[in-house]
Amino acid sequence: MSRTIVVTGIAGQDGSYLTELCLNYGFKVHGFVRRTSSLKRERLDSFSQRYISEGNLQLHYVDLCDTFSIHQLLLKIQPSFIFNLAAQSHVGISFDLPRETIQSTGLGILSLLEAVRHLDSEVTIYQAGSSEMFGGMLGRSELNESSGFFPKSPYGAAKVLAHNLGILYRDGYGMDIRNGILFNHESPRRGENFVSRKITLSAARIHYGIQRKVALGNLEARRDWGHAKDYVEAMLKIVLHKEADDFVIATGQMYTVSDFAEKVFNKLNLNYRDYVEKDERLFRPNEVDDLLGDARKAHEILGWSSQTTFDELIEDMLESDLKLVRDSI
Ligand code: G4F
Repeated sequence: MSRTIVVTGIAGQDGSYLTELCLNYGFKVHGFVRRTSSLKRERLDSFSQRYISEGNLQLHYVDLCDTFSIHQLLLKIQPSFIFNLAAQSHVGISFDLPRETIQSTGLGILSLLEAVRHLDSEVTIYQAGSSEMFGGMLGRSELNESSGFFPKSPYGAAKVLAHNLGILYRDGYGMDIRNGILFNHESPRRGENFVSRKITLSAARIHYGIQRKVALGNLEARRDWGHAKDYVEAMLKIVLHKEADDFVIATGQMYTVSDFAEKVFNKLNLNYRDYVEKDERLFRPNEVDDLLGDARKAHEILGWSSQTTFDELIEDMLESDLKLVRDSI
């Protein structure tokens, strides 16, 4: 087994944390990136230069629709593991860009599966599944690997498609495909248009007097929020496990969006009700009201459990955003 991995979506929150983790464990990492006009990849910039110059990290421009080019590249790289993290990952935006979301989030894995199917070597593929696939609790108790999928967004439907393609290739061709079904996971590297980061960044700006209010949509939505650093550890455990299997990764605790905002503003001695405005335009056409996961299988089989509490997650994100805003003034 080579200690070489491929990460699609390496420039995202999860891709950057997973890459750091794997480099620390001595893996060589090949990141697949989309071509953009900017060469800046902020989440990678803090650690990547050293590893690039040592030859342990390499970035490649890849079109995830191009099976032939991916096959040729994999022949050269000879990875043991591929983590498919590339996606249009914003649920709200998927209603505006349904086709693009199905293409990138749903069908991206197909080229990888076909490219790997025609390789001679054994490669394990990790598919990044999402709790959005469940479509909410719908009267059920904590969601686990046996709970059915009832997606409520183009994003959720695309993730179900990718998940099912993985299972199809596992059952049909005996390929080593593993699905992680991850509940919400946040961090200081979270994109600014996800609700957790939108709140911590806005609160930091409000604290320094450069923003007055923050507009939010559904404040009653409940989510099971963990720390992305803990969740990439689960991804690595899933691929290193001796057999191909699927795992739910979650904290088992659920809070509302307003709980999140209240805690953030409380830490700044502010009352969130004075700063949060409800904006109906930020509601989605089809809301997933609540998501709560049961990660007992990951705990029992992989020895994984979430290490960061809800309060610690908020503390980490808020501190980082306070520094970011302070440094920019
Ligand atoms: O932060 P969110 O946009 O995350 P969402 O939709 O739960 O999706 C995230 O978690 C999934 C795992 O279940 C991932 F697969 C997915 O890629 C992504 O990482 O929204 C969380 C909740 C929603 O109910 C949303 O309606 O917050 C509500 N919300 C309220 N106001 C808002 C806002 N969400 C956003 N993004 N922006 C708002 O202003």
